[in-house]
Amino acid sequence: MSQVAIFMGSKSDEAMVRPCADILDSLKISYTFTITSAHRTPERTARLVQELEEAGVQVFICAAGLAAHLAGAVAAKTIRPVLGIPITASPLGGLDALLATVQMPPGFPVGTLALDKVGARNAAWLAAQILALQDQDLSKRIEQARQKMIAQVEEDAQSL
Ligand code: RP5
Repeated sequence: MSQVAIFMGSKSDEAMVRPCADILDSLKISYTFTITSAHRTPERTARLVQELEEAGVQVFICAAGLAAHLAGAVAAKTIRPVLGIPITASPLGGLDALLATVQMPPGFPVGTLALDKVGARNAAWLAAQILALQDQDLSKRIEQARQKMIAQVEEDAQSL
């Protein structure tokens, strides 16, 4: 049973989105990772949301570039939290995807993260924090991971 679903609009997004899956792996969070498009496979997208929500998915993570309607299309179909990762895929440097992801109508929010790999990583961390509301063991794993990150900064500072 997947706790999280990661959708990306194209295979071309994978390099930017893979870090999201890697962090979920490190936190022992189960997930489904697949390609589906708001415009090219709208019926597949709607079907996946229904099937995965019925199967127990708690958080949807959606990555897309250009018009980047994927997160919004998913948010239209579920009241589970939807986290959006805008992907840089045009000469506009990701601004197109950022605005398309964040500017949702009232009542249908998409929690929008930063562009590309940074956003992919933080989508995983935020999804983990949402799940951790009901999972003490996961909370501990997140705290331990944070302590490692803090220690690394302090170690790096000492090494300058
Ligand atoms: C979006 O269009 C995808 O998420 C991707 O970022 C962009 C380009 O898609 P491809 O032409 O590479 O399939 O839907």
